[in-house]
Amino acid sequence: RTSKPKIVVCRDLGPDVMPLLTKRDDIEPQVVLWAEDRVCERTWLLENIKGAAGIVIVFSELVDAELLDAAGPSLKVVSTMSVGYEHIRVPELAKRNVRIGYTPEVLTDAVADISVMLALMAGRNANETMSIVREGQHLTAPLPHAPVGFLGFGRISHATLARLIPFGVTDCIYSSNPSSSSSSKKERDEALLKQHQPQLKSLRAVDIDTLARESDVLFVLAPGGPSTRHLVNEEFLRKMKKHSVLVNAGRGTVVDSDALAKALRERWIWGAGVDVVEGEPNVGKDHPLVKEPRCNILPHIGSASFETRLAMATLAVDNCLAGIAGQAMPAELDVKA
Ligand code: 8YV
Repeated sequence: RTSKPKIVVCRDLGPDVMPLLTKRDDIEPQVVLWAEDRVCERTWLLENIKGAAGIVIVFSELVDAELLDAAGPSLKVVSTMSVGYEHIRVPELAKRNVRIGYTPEVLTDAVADISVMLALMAGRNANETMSIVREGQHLTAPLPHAPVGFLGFGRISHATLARLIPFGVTDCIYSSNPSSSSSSKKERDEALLKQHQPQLKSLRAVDIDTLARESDVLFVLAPGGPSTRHLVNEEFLRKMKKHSVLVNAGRGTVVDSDALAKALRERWIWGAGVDVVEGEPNVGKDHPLVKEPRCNILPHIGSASFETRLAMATLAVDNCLAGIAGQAMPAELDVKA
């Protein structure tokens, strides 16, 4: 048996999954849990990560050189309960031979569902009209229509598009960064697309300028990080149609919050639906998007269905234990990709 490797867990994974950390015969871990019902504190993590072999985190835990140095050479695996890894400084881990586990696939459907929900909410101005109803009044609003656009065109965009076809969507444009994709990812994306193409009148890859000008409903489902930061900025938003709707269920940093708030306030666009915002999880009442009635805003719950979170947590534990045992992980991030 490995000698009691320490595993730091930054979110309570629940009664079904926590016991899985100790299920393997070959590993008898010492589990250190941040059990509070709020985001794990950085100071706690820096203290507790010392000597850890693995950590299980979510999108809100920044994994940088400071944290890795605090862990020391014992650290073998960082297992994130997310498909996105904007919060992980990948080259720092590669330098130290720390492996990364993540949770693709299992949350695709849940995030696609919430993307459609946000589009419908924004299209019908749900947030503002709900508060009007609560004030004792009724009104109706028009609904924008196709074509739909995607900024980022991976798994979650494809699953979102598949859900929109039964709504009558026939035209789709997208802009993505194919150079950042590995060849296996490209093959998978092409196979997925072939499934939907016959049901569409047109499907076009466009530049970002065309995407802004032509989308009626624009889904931002791109990964975060420096290459996508503020792709949706004031210049982009000013090009969008007056009746268009913007949905962001990818990463908050892709959309400039101040610019989007201004676009909503000054009616450059009709509405927005966002599950992710810049600065999260520290989003207070003064966040520019929290204050906009035309912004249908959710607290990053795209993957938060019971079954999806169960699948994510289970996969994160499996990744972590496999990493500690030096075995193949069910879902390991290819750090060279
Ligand atoms: C969160 C996500 O990580 O998968 C992602 O990239 O952003 C989400 O699933 C999850 O909500 C945990 O907080």
